Amino acid sequence: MAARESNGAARAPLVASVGETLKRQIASGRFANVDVLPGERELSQLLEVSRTTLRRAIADLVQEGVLTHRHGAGTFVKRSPPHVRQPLSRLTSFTEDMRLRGFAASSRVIERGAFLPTSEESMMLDIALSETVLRLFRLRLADGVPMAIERAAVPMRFLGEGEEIGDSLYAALEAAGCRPVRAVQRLRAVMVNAAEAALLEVAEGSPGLDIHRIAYLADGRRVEFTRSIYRSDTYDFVAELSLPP
Ligand code: 16G
Repeated sequence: MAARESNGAARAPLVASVGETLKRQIASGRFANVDVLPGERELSQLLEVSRTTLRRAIADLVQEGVLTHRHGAGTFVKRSPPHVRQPLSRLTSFTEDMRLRGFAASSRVIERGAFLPTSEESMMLDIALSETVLRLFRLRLADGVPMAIERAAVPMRFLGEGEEIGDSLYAALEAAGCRPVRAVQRLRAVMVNAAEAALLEVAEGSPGLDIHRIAYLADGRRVEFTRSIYRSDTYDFVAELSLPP
């Protein structure tokens, strides 16, 4: 159904009615397979409204959390995020976890390269300040929905010569014979800052989980130090407890 354009006082109800039309179309699955909304020109023609009215209706729906803007990529239908119950006792990778649950894992690489470690990285990895590390700063997504931000540091010597690191850091470590077998993880509640919120597509100040992981090889050497911010609305971390012996 098209919401027809009129002028003056009718503008606010018109914006609301365009918003309702868009919501109905989203609910009926019209954009479900594509996720990204058609461009402004096409959509304004489809709905028979001006681009100004459409822009206002879209801004309202972004505010309501029905749509989301991704810088340089367009306006997307905001899907309800996948929910994950993650046992705290198993040492798995993000890619494996998502695959097991039937979600498509993907990553947006924000920074990647060989660097000298920061003093925190050198301490956490128990390496000299002169030893090169691979630093991998990624946004991790499940079915295209941002789930976590991860900043991993791995001493270069654990990654095979010229080894291509694809989507999975653990797969690359496994290929180099250096898959971690044990990890110590610390979880802490935080409020996400503006930059984290923009990446995770949540409001600034939303609760998040700040997780530090140090992972070890079988011989006790430290292979990974990763700092992550997980969205708290997508993850339940579950630990099994037993009586002390
Ligand atoms: C998980 C780990 C992270 C590890 C990553 C490897 C937590 C809190 N973090 O996200 O430390 O680097 O898996 O995933 O579980 P990948 O093999 O898919 O790159």
